[in-house]
Amino acid sequence: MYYILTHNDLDGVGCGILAKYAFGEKAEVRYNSIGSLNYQVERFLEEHDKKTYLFITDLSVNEENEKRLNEFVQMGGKVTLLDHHKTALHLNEKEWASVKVAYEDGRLASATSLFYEFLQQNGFLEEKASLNEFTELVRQYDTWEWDKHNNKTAKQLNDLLFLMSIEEFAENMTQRLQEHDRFFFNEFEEKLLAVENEKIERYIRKKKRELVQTFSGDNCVGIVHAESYHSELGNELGKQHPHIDYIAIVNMGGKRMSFRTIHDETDVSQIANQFGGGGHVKASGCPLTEEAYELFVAKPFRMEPLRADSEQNLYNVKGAQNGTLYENSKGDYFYTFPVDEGKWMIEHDEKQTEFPSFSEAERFLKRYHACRLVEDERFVAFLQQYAKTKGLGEKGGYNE
Ligand SMILES: [Mn+2]
Repeated sequence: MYYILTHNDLDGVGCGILAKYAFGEKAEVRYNSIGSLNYQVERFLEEHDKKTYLFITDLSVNEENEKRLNEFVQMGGKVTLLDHHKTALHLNEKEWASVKVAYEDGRLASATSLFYEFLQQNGFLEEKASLNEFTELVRQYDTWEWDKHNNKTAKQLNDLLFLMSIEEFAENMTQRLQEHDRFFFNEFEEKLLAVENEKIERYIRKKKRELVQTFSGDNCVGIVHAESYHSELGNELGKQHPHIDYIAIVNMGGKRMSFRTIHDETDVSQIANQFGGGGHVKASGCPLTEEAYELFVAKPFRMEPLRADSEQNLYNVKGAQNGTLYENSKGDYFYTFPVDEGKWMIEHDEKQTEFPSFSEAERFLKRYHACRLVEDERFVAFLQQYAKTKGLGEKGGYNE
């Protein structure tokens, strides 16, 4: 018998599918949240002996279970733990664990890709085009590489998982991989995915109007409440507001939080760690502790959501030679304009501050004043007023 304890996300489910493909009826697969794994490992050790081979994929065990698994292995039990989370790297000391975050060529690893290689190397299954394609879709989705390569199929595979139960999805996919040489979605799935795609877009449009911005330590954080589509939402909001270091997504009902970042210099696994969670550099999660509640829910409760930049402008555009006009939530203006050598000045309240570039000036305005780009009409009115107060003549140039 083979017993597989794996994560309940696409990467974890991918491992379950490969196990069913390789071992068929001899495999028992359990899908777990991060929180429930350690309990399941304990139960396994109570109920099974060394005749059952235990796989733990896409998840890692706590210290007590580390010890218990050591004993189990010493007594002749078979265990293989495969993971790709940075937070599990210390487990590499164990002969029964292999944790790899990235391949030598720089591609990021996923549990499904590691398990696929393991199963081949140990003669449990043979390479096949459909398996290669499926594994690569899961890997790209889990590592977010799909976004860079614009691989929509990877994203759709994950959408499909959440449109049905894990068991139904796993059964369909295992069968498809067995019966076909290439991987594909059937007609019904294609239709489901098209409807789902529209639904996600509507949801994200709505959530964009609810984003609140604040600081946590030195980090500028965007906070939004959402129960679903955390990855899509984190990515969209991150791209729309590149001045924000990371996006925190609060799920009040589930008492959990997710963190997402699009920036290489921010590590959200560390942020999650502070609140007893973990995960990847660019995507992580934690329980909504009292401390996290204070910081991400109670404190920002009275804040106004960020307003988006005016989009249809012809004159008040970013980095324009006539300057660019921003406002904060109170409607106070911040005017930024080019000065010598590519430098930009911000003028506010008759005070001027110089920045090395337009993007630095904008970043400052957005981070520390939560500014937005104002509409053309008000920009034109502002410039007329500005010209008058600065003594600019009708024909242009200064009146001496
Ligand atoms: Mn994973």
